[in-house]
Amino acid sequence: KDRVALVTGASAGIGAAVARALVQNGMKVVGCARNVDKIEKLSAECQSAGYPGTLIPYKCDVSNEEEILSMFSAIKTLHQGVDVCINNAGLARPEPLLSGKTEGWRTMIDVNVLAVSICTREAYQSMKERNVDDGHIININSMSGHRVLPSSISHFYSATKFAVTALTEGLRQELREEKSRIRATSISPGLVETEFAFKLFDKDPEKAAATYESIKCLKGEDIANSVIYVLSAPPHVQIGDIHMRPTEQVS
Ligand code: NJP
Repeated sequence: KDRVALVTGASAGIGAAVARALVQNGMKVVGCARNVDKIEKLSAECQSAGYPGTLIPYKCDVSNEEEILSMFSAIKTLHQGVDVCINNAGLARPEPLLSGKTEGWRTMIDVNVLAVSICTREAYQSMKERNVDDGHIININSMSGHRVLPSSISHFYSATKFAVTALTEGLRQELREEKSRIRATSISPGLVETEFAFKLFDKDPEKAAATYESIKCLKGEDIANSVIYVLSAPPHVQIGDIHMRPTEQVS
């Protein structure tokens, strides 16, 4: 039977690279995002490359709980359920603590924290009802989830990623209390060259470009390789967190 993986935020950057790598490894991947047309394009690319798995695009705004619940219900109807859940969708807004807009903070909480928690709960329930004992929940965290950089625009984002660190370890503990063999892992990258900084500095694309030109950054594929490594670890190995920075990154 095909293993089914859900990748949130599969339309760009790290999520697209992870979805591609999982399809290359023969999995049935449901990729979700708002810009579903980009996932449709990636799916066609995977198909014409002759990869052994499939990528199924699904339009979902993960800041809306009802949309997440409908997606899990559709996955159950069409593909039985989820065996692997990659919580990747995430964003940063340039809203400092002393002057930022509540709306920007709320968007970061909704996507970076609440959506991760809702997808985790739904993925666990899906695995539990089908007695999946090799399930895996992987959170794409950040080095910002482990230390606070002296940069006011990143402080609230950092707080949401500290939450992801706590959620991943809390999940691991709850799974052990339930005597479940499902594993929980966080992958924490430093600077990765994606559209992320262009969305953060939407009014100043030159600043975003300069960020990515300042050092040789990680690529989405580097994170995807870590996901494949985590999934291929033998059942008795529980990888808690992978920290990975570009070699040239100082902070
Ligand atoms: O960012 P980007 P990355 N509903 O902007 C989706 C973490 N990270 O790949 O809906 C559904 O290229 C969005 O889809 P769309 C970061 O915190 C990054 O770099 O179509 N999906 C797109 O597919 C995040 O957790 C760096 O706009 C939503 C994807 O998220 C993860 O890596 C460093 C959504 C974002 O693609 C992926 O970020 C680090 C919603 N409401 C951690 N909102 C880095 N790049 O340097 C967004 O430490 N998405």
